[in-house]
Amino acid sequence: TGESLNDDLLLPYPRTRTRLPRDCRPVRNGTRPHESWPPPGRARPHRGPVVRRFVSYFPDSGNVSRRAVSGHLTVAAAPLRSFSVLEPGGPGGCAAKRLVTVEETARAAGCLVAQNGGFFRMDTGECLGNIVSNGDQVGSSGGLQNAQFGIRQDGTLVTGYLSEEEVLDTKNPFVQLVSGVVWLLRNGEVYIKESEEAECDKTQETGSFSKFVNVISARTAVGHDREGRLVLFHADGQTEQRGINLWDMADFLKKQGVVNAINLDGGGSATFVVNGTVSNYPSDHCKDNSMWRCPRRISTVVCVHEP
Ligand code: M6P
Repeated sequence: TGESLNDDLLLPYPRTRTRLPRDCRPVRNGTRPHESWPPPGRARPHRGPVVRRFVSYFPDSGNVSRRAVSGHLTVAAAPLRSFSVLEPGGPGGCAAKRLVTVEETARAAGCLVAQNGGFFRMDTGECLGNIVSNGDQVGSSGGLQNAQFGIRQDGTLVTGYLSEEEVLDTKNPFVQLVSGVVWLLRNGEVYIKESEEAECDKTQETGSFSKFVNVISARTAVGHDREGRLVLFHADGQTEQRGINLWDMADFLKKQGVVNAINLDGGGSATFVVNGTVSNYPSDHCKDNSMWRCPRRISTVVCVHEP
């Protein structure tokens, strides 16, 4: 129809298959549901990020029985000063559609801990969603609705949905902003069902929205706890064989006292880097010899650095 054709023209990236009409409509103006966590009242003495590793059992999932999954939980105080969203390979990386390993981006920026960040188009390298990196807006979803996590100039942590107008707010602008797919925890409660109904599912390339949510795989997330500390999560896996689904990840984060969190890119993109060195088991097979696993070249990075 003429209406859907019009809609297509507004989309920043091509639609690959048919959809329900309300899925991926851009929201330019007004307000969308999100949570704002106020910045801490006074500056506490700063300590570096705390990294914990786990090998935990998760329940049955489809035809895969109870399984041990390894990963890391990173907690960082003072996110306004210690957290950045980075473009692939440094500033200009989204415009250039660069795909770079997390190690390379993280080393150049001096990250203590880094993980892959937002979704991207595997074929073109295009950064997807709203991206603000150290005060520069370098990516826009065009008002398309997916879960966001960001920090405003005054340190307010924002999680959830944002209209284009809200993303571009100039009174208390975003200094860091990254887009995921699925708002995992909203104000301490699992928010996956609601996300599945509300979000654009064209930002992920795993398959149907239901498969994307329920399949076991390597996963990553970003969010915050009740002290306003930044929380990074990653779990190792291999799509359909090992790892966790989004329900498992939300439960895990909830038990760790996370209040708001969004799901970032997973599968072969899931990479965890400490002091410039890969510290997880990425699932992508190396191109020259598939017995080995190689970290994927990905797009944006979430980085914890010295304040
Ligand atoms: C491709 C290759 C594999 C990878 C698979 C699944 O076939 O890159 O090495 O394991 O994709 O990737 P993903 O889990 O990201 O969907």
